[in-house]
Amino acid sequence: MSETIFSKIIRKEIPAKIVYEDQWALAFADIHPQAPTHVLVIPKKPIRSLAEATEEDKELLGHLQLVVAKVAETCGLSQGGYRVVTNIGSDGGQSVPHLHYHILGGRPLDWPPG
Ligand code: DGP
Repeated sequence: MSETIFSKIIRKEIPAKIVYEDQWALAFADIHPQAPTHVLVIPKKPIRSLAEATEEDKELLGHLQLVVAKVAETCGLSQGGYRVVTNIGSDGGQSVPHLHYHILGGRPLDWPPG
């Protein structure tokens, strides 16, 4: 897979406000926040999107979801609630082709999204 900006963030070649890291995952503040709290959770493995994950990634995907919940709690979102979004492809509004989960919270969020 070709490099994305997220590969550089994983390697710490460009700065990011990292809020969680382990062997498989990284979470950092989105550079263009759409809510008072807007964090991205990504696998260190460069999967382009959820649509391109395979059976081999089953355990990793489970881990990422648990990281999402843990990070949301750490960010103080558990009580008020929050939204988790992963955009896929151009109609989905995906701009960075490296799987990522947006965690959005800190205000009431509209539904449906645009
Ligand atoms: P998406 O549109 O779903 O592919 O979301 C990509 C998100 O990535 C978007 O909300 C902005 C964020 N982003 C893009 N480049 C950078 C960067 O260099 N640093 C950080 N922290 N976030 C970035």
